[in-house]
Amino acid sequence: MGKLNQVSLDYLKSLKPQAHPDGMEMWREGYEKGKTIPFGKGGFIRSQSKYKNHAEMKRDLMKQGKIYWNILLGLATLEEQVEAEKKLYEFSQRSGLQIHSIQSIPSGLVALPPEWREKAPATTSYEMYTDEDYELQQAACPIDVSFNDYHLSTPNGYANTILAIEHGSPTIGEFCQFNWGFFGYNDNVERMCNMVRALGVCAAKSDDYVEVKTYLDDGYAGYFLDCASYVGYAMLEHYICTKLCGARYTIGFGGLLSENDTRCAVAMALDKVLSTEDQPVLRYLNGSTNLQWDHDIHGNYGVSVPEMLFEILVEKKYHMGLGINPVSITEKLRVPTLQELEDIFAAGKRAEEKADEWLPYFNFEPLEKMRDVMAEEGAKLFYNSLEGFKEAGIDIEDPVEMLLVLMEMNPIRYEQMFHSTTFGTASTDIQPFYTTILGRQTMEMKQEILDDLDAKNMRGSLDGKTVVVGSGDAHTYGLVLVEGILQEMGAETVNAGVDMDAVDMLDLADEVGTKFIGVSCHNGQALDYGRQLVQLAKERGKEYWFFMGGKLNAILPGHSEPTEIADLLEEIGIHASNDMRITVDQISKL
Ligand code: B12
Repeated sequence: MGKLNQVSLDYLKSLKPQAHPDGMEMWREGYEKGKTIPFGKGGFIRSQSKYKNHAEMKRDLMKQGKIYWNILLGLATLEEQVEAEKKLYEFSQRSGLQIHSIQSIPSGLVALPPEWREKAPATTSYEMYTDEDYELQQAACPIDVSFNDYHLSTPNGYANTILAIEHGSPTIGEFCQFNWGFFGYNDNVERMCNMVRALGVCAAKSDDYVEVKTYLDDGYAGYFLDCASYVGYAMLEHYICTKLCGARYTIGFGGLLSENDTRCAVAMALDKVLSTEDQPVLRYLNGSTNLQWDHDIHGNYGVSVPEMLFEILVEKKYHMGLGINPVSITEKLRVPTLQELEDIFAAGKRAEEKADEWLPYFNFEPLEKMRDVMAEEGAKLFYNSLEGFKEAGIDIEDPVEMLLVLMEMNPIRYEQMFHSTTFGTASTDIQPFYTTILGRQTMEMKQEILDDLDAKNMRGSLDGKTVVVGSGDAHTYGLVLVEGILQEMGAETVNAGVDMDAVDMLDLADEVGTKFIGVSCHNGQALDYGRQLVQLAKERGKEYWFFMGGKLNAILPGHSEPTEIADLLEEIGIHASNDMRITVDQISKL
């Protein structure tokens, strides 16, 4: 007698891939390759003789109860990036505030094999492809640079992982990005084979302490309702990375969790279920962003600094190796400038100076209770999912098969299916132990807009209209909100999902026979995307009504910071406004 209900079982069975190369064969190929390549030295490691590798330095900080500080840096060009690294180092020398790691945030184009890059829309960060590009960043200053975003799990992930290791990246990531779509590329089998080869390369460098890294909120966890599910899902990634593929595994997370207690309890639970003496699992907690204001931005310090202080106290108490990645007070507006990064980093570091004064007054007991519930419930989610996969005939010993299934699976359904409060039942209505905040906030924003539309008697104004909506990238909450509003106003919506290319949006609209196409874009690609929509419409000789929203900005030629481009979209005939009242009003009149 199986445990899953029939609907879930049928869904899981439908995800089992038809055919794919043997996962362990792919792993072996990568492992053999890994033995032939050198592990380079990062900027810090090459500048001193005390530590053999980055992990040793991090562990030393952990023992001393000191915080490991990481900074994300993704400027518009490689030259600016290298220059900024130098300036960050100068700043740390001048202020005496040591930065332990810089994490490179390059353009999403880095994820693609060369032949796909030209057609893909440009994004807000710099490009890097060659040995020289990697070396320039690592040689810029005595701080180690980690190459994580758009490496390990992307279409070009195998080649990128090798480059990153040869150039001394202490961590290789991001594991969780395996389910992101990348423009025009859809050979999932080849992509997951490459990811497993890349994991093999990392496993071969285990003795050098090369660690695979994930950033949970970028993947499945970014869709969850329960913080405890973060823990269970991380156990699943750890199972694939370490148990099946023999590679070290570390975790960053937190951008989407903005309550101090749940943030820290998740970290403590992850440490409890996954850390070993040889491999502490935590890397850093990322500053939360969803409580930030986009006006009077200095007020954001009032939220960010206590958040960091809380984490510093927890790390001082438990010595888990929990680092901090401070997030600029301008996060809600755009990618931060160097000065903005230095400011928030200095604020966090200075809070660390005061932590010992606070420590005796802090009661950790409630956090320990939360940790224990999250560890227990997380483990249930993990074991339920392995059991469910097995029942559906999925080969849980094959990393390629596991990744292909997870790539196709809807993360929302993953949580609904395996959460302890719904597992084995037909219900999808999970009862979170500790609710995530973004889902809750989105619902509140939606209610506010609805109240406003109701006050103007707009309900029913879209009756009989069909609207196709989709996201041009991986951001989903805006899409969920927009779809919900349109439905409440009477429209029939067809949700194309995430990572949609412009051509797919038009195809879908043609298929369902509508001219209304709405796209949510956040990655700075809105202008390119809009131009593609208009061009494709012209080629088809058809009239559509396009509307876009989200983060409508782009790096324009000759600029190094993003510019708002809603007016440029309007000029080419795309309705571009985040104000849903205007959008609903306009559609209702067409
Ligand atoms: C949540 C989030 C994520 C999550 C997404 C999880 C998920 N399931 O959606 C994760 C962690 C995965 C993520 C990843 C990335 N993110 Co992000 N993310 C955010 C964050 C914190 C909140 C966005 C959100 O969901 N808000 C809640 C929703 C309800 O609000 P909203 O989307 O703004 O929607 C409102 C309007 O915009 C409008 N709207 C939205 N869509 C549409 C569509 C139409 C048609 C209309 C009419 C209106 C409309 O309706 C809403 C109500 O007004 C923002 C920062 C922030 N605080 O805004 C960054 C942000 C959007 N992300 C950003 C970036 C750069 C990224 C990454 C590229 C970073 C990286 N390298 O890791 C990746 C890209 C992933 C990918 N492949 O696309 C940048 C964009 C920079 C820019 N353009 O200037 C931001 C602004 C952060 C920053 N300051 O750097 N992100």
